[in-house]
Amino acid sequence: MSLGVGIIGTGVMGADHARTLARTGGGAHLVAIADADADRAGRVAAEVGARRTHAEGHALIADAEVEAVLIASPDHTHADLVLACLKAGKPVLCEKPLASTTAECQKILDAEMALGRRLVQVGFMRRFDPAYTAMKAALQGGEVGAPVMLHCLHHNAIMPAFFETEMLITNAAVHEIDIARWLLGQEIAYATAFQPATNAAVPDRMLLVLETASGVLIDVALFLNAHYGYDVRAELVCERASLARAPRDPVVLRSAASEGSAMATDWRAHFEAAYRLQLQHWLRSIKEGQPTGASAWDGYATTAIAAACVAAAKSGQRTRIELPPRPAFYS
Ligand code: ISE
Repeated sequence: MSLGVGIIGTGVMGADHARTLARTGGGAHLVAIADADADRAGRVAAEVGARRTHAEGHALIADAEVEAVLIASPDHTHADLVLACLKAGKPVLCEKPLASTTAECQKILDAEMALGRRLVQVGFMRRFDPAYTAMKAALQGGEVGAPVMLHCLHHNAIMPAFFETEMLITNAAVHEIDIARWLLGQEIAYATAFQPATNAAVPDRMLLVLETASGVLIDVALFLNAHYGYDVRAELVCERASLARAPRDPVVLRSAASEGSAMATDWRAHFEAAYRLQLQHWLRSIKEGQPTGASAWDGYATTAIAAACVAAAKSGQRTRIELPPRPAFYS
């Protein structure tokens, strides 16, 4: 039986998720698209074959034919819409972040635990990226030894126009925060932020140094106006080996006394497999009743750690991160 899906938000990510679902199916079909921009919602719905549109997210969530919801609306709307999905008992894949504050995340945790079943998945899609999953498998295999350091580079070609101060961390670096927690299976205990000089009105560059409770170091070099391309790298240095993500394009072009490989210009192309696999695993998890991907607790932890990174950037101090114990419901 095909699952009826509704998508809230037809910006860059919402429209892309709609196209991916329409292209790959996965035992689901698009029932409705919601956006305040009626013309854009109508165009996306027509393009992907959705049956109807709604002017806002709550109407889509209330739509009887919508059995599962994908939230890709602006960050500040996520918490309210996720809570509405929980109240309606509908599984939800929410683009990161789960919510803008830990207080809002806590309301979602409380609501999901009161419901007694996992319905929330947070859109940290790198957990489905073949390179990161291979790195995690190699680490878990034990041959490479214990992790020592994780080097991360996160460059955007052009910083998204909607970026405001702090979003360098809360919108971009959250991916490294989540993937580090997932890869290492450890919580992050300290954050230090180094802000290179910039004339940009909104900070577009930063070096974060995170430390896990066991002393693994994670450095994250962020630069969102790199211009040359969209470039995300990771190298996990372990006691007996190092594991690094390979260049995205497997072909190295050698010509005119130079060599190189093609790069993506933004995250949708660079992480195409991750977004597609995330969607397919989400749909399968709904059918099988087996949660997958980042939980609401992961969303809470990442929002809390990002807030500590923002505080560290403001203070210039190494900042301790105190997370409450993970609820047993999320173990
Ligand atoms: C965007 O939302 C993403 O998820 C990308 O992975 C990140 O590189 C970009 O900076 C974010 O705005």
